[in-house]
Amino acid sequence: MKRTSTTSPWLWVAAAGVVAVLVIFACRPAPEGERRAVMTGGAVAAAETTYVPPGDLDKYYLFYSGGHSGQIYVAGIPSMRHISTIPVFSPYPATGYGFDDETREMLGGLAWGDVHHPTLSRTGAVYDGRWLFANDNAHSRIARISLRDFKTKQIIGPIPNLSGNHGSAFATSDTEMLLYASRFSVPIPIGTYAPIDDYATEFNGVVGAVNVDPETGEMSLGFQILTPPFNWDLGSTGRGPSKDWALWTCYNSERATGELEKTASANDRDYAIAVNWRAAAQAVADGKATQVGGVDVLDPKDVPGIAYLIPVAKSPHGVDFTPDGTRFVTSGKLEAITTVYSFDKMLAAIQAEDFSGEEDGLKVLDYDSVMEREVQIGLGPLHTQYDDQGMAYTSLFIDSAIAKWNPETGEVLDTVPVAYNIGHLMVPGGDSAKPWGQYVIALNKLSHGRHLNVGPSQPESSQLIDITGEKMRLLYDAFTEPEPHYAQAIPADMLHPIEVYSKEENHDPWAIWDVTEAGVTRSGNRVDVKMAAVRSSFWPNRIEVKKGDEVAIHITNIEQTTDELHGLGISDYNINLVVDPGETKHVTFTAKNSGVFAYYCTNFCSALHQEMQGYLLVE
Ligand code: K7E
Ligand code: CUA
Repeated sequence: MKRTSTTSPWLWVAAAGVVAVLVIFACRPAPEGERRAVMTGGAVAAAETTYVPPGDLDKYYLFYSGGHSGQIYVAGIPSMRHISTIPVFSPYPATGYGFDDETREMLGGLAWGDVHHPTLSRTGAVYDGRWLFANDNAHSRIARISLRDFKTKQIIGPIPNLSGNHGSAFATSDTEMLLYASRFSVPIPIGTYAPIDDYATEFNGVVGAVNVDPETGEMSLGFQILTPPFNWDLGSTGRGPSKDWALWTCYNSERATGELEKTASANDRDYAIAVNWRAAAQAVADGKATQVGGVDVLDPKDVPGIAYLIPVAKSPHGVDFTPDGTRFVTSGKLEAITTVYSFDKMLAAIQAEDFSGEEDGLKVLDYDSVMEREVQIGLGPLHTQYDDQGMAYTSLFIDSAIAKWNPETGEVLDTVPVAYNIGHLMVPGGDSAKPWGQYVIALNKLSHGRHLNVGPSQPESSQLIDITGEKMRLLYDAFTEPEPHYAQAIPADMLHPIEVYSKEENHDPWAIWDVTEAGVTRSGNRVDVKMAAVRSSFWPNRIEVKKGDEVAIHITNIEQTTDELHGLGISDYNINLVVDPGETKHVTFTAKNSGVFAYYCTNFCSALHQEMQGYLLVE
């Protein structure tokens, strides 16, 4: 979103033909409106609402996407304090992520990813605090983070046949699957060549599923459904009555190539795709899939009933089920309306074969049969979240505002300006069967001087808004690490992270628990070092090898004391490990430079931390 939004709001507006807005947008008096909003509610009251006294915890914790930083950031709500960075798709020296053998292998030689949509695991469509998943738009991967220790445990992908894993990752009600859709269409399997002139017929999109082991969270390849070469965007998984279904919207149903900004807005409507993922999984089990690129792929031409298209306002940017799963909402980015659809009406239209067209074997459901109402909501509606009262909150990109409205009646109840050009918005639990409500956070695409200007690349802004009253109340401007997309938040009391890795759970064959077990063994030109780290020494504190040896260091932090981390940095060898209490890590490298190289503890661990050092001697 950001890349287009920084350059093209003008074009959007022009395309919408709303010249007046252009003028207002260009001359928007800086933060006056927002300041007034705070003052009306009372600056002191707002400050009190966000104040978290020293030593107290925040009420909710926010997991927000770091975009192409490849990371996930954790912040408290309402303080908005950034408390932790979870490295996912990019190396992160602060925790040694991407430097030890295991995480280096997990990153698979890639140095970045593009995280857009963190997804908390759920049970009965309610967050359960077990895992957090994150998509990589760039390399078609999905990662699993354990909320037991806030660490990335698995990265699956690049997923075959999938180009641009943007519409991802969406957990089903009981986290049986993570659903995804391709942003780009390509000839599949990836590696197949076709000229761009054959885009409409030789290129394909896919929607698909990754299976999740209910006990361990281990992800494995599921299935895919072939689609026309549309650009799939954000999706939403059903719940309650709709729990077997998921939807995504698309842009470029025109199958255009080239200047999509113009060519992909030619049609009056684009589509959403409604997928019955349970029926699709059953069809795969019944042997109706073909293997393409190593995945079971279903072609809707051969397997009717697994997916349908629904006309939506043009150039939409996602779809959002209501908490009870009875309705879903999509918006056209170039329109001032958002559309409420009824899940019951969708099922009835399928039953009655109420079709208005077909695209590559996918039946198009009649718009009027499925639509419940169109709501005049404001300009540039993008994403919708819900609160604990069933009210909807929709981000308005062009208006730079959030609208609060009632999805049952279509009544718009309030609008609050944000600064500026909001993308996603987030209510704790706002995409699940149990929204906690209380706050909405605006994740803004631009900030236009909300913070000290640090040069052309201005600090990002997110805003905390109180939604407990009838009117929304802006409370606080916070910094958001770039590049903000979606976020989710969960009550603090649903998180139960561990404090140390117990000896009992460390089954690493190289782990040692006493400094007397430390030592160096050689076999040919392979040198294995069993190392212990404990305040304030490394055992051994010298490693003697020959130039060209393959050296493996297996380091265990033998402490069982909270917060007693040690690091192992080796000068001039680009080695940087961090070991938590009770943890064992490995690094394997070739001693390619002769000389004497110091190693030292990188994490300040004790009064004698500075003394925690040793030498790698390469003869
Ligand atoms: Cu920036 Cu969900 Cu990728 Cu919308 S996304 S704004
Ligand atoms: Cu160990 Cu500093």
